[in-house]
Amino acid sequence: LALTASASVNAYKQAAAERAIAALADGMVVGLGSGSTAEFALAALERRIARGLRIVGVPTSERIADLARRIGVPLAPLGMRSIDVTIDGADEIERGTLNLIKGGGGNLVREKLVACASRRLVIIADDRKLVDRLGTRVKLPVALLPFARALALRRLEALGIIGTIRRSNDHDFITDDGLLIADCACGVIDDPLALAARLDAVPGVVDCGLFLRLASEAIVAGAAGIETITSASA
Ligand code: A5P
Repeated sequence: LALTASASVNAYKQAAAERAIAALADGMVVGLGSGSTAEFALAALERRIARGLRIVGVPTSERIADLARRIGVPLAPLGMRSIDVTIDGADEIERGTLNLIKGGGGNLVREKLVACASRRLVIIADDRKLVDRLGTRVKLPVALLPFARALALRRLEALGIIGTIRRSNDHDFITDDGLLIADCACGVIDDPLALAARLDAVPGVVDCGLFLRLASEAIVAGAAGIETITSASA
């Protein structure tokens, strides 16, 4: 049963990814998100490139940059070209606002920078990611400078937020930018703007996984088909 469930989740991720890639046009500059759904998008992009599509990519992680190079996508560093659209996954998508939690894969800092520099941010996901309020499914990832680890965790605790440093293979997980990730138990997030401001003010916090008013559109696939949800505000 578990296998069947994950096979269908992968099929939904792939369907959403293909829908987003189908909308790309020749000559676009495209932000390339990170994570398993974004990797389905890269596979769909490879098929379109084989049929002649030409785009320039702006990667959000070293891993996605490597994969993109392997399929022949020319890459531009952030800031050199204006980005038409970024296609990326998310860990939670709030219905109505399209506010997001990201960073499950640890790439939230680069993902937010690329998203902020893009005219449009299109989120691709399976429908387990849709929530009525942020904080329902996952903890909130917060990127920390390693030097400030103990201080930042104490200051977070003083705000009532318990952060756990993410581990990977018996080591602290380290991001492409040399940062730690604290997965923070915030509970259901009533006021994400206020929380983001509080987190930004914590010494040693580089960024958090709240992506607010950034997504223009979410393409969400599930048993009922593919739904495109647009945001009025982005
Ligand atoms: C990467 O750091 C994340 O922000 C991903 O976008 C997010 O975790 C979604 O990943 P999946 O597509 O693998 O679920």
